[in-house]
Amino acid sequence: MWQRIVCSLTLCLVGLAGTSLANNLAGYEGYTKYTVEHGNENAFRYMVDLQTNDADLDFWLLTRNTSVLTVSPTRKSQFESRLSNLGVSYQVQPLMELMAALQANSTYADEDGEYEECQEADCAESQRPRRRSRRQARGFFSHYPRYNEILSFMSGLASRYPQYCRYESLGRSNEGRHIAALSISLNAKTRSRRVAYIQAAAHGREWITTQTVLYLAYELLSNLRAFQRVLQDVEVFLVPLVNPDGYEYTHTSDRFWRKNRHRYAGHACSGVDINRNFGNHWNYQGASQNLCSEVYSGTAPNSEPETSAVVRYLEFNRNRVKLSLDVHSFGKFIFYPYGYAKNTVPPTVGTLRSVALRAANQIGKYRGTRYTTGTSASILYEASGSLDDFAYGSLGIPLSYTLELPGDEFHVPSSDIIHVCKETFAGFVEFIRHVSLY
Ligand code: 0X9
Ligand code: ZN
Repeated sequence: MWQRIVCSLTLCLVGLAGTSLANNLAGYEGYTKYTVEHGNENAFRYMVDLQTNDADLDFWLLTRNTSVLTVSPTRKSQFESRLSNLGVSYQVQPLMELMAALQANSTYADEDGEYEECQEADCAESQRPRRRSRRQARGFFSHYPRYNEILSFMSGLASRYPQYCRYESLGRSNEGRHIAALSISLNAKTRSRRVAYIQAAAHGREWITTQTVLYLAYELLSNLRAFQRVLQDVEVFLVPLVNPDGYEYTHTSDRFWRKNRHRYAGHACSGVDINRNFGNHWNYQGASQNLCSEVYSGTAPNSEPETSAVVRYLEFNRNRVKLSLDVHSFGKFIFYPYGYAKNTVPPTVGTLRSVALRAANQIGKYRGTRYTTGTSASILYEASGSLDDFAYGSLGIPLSYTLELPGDEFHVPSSDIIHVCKETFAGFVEFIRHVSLY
């Protein structure tokens, strides 16, 4: 087994005691990761077409200059001859080699959580020494928690700060898991508060995104006084795990699963890309009706319970929601609308751009991380049916963005989680600051 060969004894034990490392990588033996440099428009367009229409290729990142994707052993030689016909240069790395290297500096939790955050009962006492809860929080942000652990962390925060934090469910996923939310507010009784809506992990494999949103909740609640001005008339509404089924599936079965877990009777392929399922230019570009595709848009706009839970919340609160942030990974981008087509400039592009630049600037202060800002259609590719376009174009939410967090792949090393959380926190706060201007 590759695991036995490549990792040190202690790390292997951690892995084997928690999520079975082999299980969520089984089937990836012989896969290759390609990093393709495509300077010319022709090659870029070719890659965009492959991303949308070739269900066997899994694109991790696709920008105008570079593609990162994985290819199965059976498609390897065909893909390489396509690349040489295109005249582009590329690097290869065996996927298992990469995963082994990442594994070597990662810790895993089992289904019940290797690191226990406070449980509702003891949190209610709220007399616990602050040092202990700090230590627990450090533990929480140094590994990737499972669904159950995420929910108990959230309910723990709500019980520790009952005056300021409400824990609720927006609905249930395809497989019946809760789409859990936290509402954070200083003046819960004031009805007219503007809402800053922030969600993460619409794509199951983008684990780091959930941690940044949970860290935002944790930091705001632990330092309410410091954020009094920012929170004065704003309710922060957080959904850290929009796609709980996809997220769990990446822990148990397939580390690179992106979509939800909608199953179709009589079909081998499953799952809808939640970020192609929103009702704005649905299935127009960069989305597919092939249900094996990574960007399968579903049978109709909002066909998925995860999408409709979010839409229901946003529509019900549409007059109050002034910011919608959809957190993804990876690439260090802040995208604003529109993403459905190129050269479609929203009327308030000046504001969208300047708030994005301010947030990017705040993020950079922590350790110099540099984000690129723009529309995703110009920086990446056209993709329609995403939350950012729906929130802005269909609901009129003035500040609507997609963030792509840092990383070179979906697995940010455990030791780096806290740093990504801290730098992103600065960006979140900057975005939230602008909510009270509307
Ligand atoms: O393609 C996506 O859904 C997002 N990138 S990811 O690599 N995380 O999958 C970007 C979506 C940007 N927004 C629009 N295209 N509207
Ligand atoms: Zn994503």
